[in-house]
Amino acid sequence: MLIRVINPNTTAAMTEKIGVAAREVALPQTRIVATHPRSGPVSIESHFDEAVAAVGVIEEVRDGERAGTDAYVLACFGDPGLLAAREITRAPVIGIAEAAFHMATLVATRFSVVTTLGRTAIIAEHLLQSYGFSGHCRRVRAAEIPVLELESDPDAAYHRIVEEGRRAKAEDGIGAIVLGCGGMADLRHRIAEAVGLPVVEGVTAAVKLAEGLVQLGLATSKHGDLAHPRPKAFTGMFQHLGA
Ligand code: 2AL
Repeated sequence: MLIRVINPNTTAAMTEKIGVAAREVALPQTRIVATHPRSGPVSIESHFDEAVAAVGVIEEVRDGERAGTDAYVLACFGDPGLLAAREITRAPVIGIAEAAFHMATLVATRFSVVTTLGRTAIIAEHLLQSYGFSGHCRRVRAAEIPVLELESDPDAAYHRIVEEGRRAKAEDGIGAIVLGCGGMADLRHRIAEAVGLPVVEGVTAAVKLAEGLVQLGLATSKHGDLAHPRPKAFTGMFQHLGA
């Protein structure tokens, strides 16, 4: 089984880390290819970053189709380009936010999210609403760490996430924590131990859900809105995306 784990930002060190976490939980017969777009933002922490990154995600899925990919994981917590990606492939496409929300509801009735910056909490909140998980999530908390600080100063980031996780445990009436950034994938065990709650991390959750869907023979539906987009020309710098 070939799973393409797409880091939607272009920071190679983060892609590497995401690939390691994915391989740690994958089945022996699963091959994980961890990639990132050729162009785009080095981190995704605004609506603007997401809009630009989504085009890179689409290009990565198009490359994946040529490589015979069985499933895709979108490893940014805003799930940028998720539905568009599903339109252009039959393979399952799993976003790490949706994967983590689904799995968290299986181990706890209520959870809180600990994400990077307060300004991006709204992105997770919008996803909770659109996916139907708002009733399960008590609070989206921010550790106030810029995404790339997870690379440059992982120990400081770890301590701030644990601090916020402990606050969530004490104040939110929750049973589990969801980690709100792909760049936190390597910290999942340490955070779970320090906070003393189940910690659901999206990259690892998404890999297991993707493997499960492939093993069950469940593909992305091509009946209705996720059918291939109507063929048409694209102009200018997006000409290559057209029919
Ligand atoms: C993310 C993420 O997962 N990767 C990235 O660049 N930005 N999301 C976030 N909430 O910080």
